[in-house]
Amino acid sequence: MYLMKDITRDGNPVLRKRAAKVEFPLSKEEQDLAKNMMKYLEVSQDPELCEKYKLRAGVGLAAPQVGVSKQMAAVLVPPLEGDDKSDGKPLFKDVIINPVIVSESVQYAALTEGEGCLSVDKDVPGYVPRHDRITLRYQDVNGETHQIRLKNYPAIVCQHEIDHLHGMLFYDHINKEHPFEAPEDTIMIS
Ligand code: SB9
Ligand code: NI
Repeated sequence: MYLMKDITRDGNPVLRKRAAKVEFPLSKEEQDLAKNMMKYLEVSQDPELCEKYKLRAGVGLAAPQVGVSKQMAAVLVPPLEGDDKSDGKPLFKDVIINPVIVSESVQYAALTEGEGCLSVDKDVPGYVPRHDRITLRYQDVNGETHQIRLKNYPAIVCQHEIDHLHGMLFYDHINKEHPFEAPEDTIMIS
């Protein structure tokens, strides 16, 4: 399983490269990569295990963050706290491979708390404006193609992960002069 020492940090060129497309069937190494990335998210979201292994909790992890420049990312977005109808089912859970955003809303959304990144040790305050709704096409570990619509938090997380596959980091989107200014009628998500 991955630990914090395995996470590449800002300054490592792998985080600024465009990751390579993945071909199917996946190699054994790629299958293990997918499993281990998802495992990190699951363990990191369990408060006891997170503490035990000294992890930082995460809702996504992209392959370049473990030093592999391939278009693959694990996403595990837990249900919103207080959602009784969720039954504990994640809002989104999959390893997304060769993801493409095929369409996006004009409407922007941003998290009130800003974003963080396992590869960025410092806190970079500011709003990260993203598309509120996206249509995402990707392949899963079996090579099956999915085309799904996401909105709000899961859409934000997937855009953060896809950025990693294109060599972008969240703070690239923060307005340098006015970090807490977002485009007009940006939906604020807390
Ligand atoms: C927040 N966290 C993530 C994405 C968007 C918003 C709060 C994922 C953080 C983990 N990470 O660095 C994945 O790339
Ligand atoms: Ni990140």
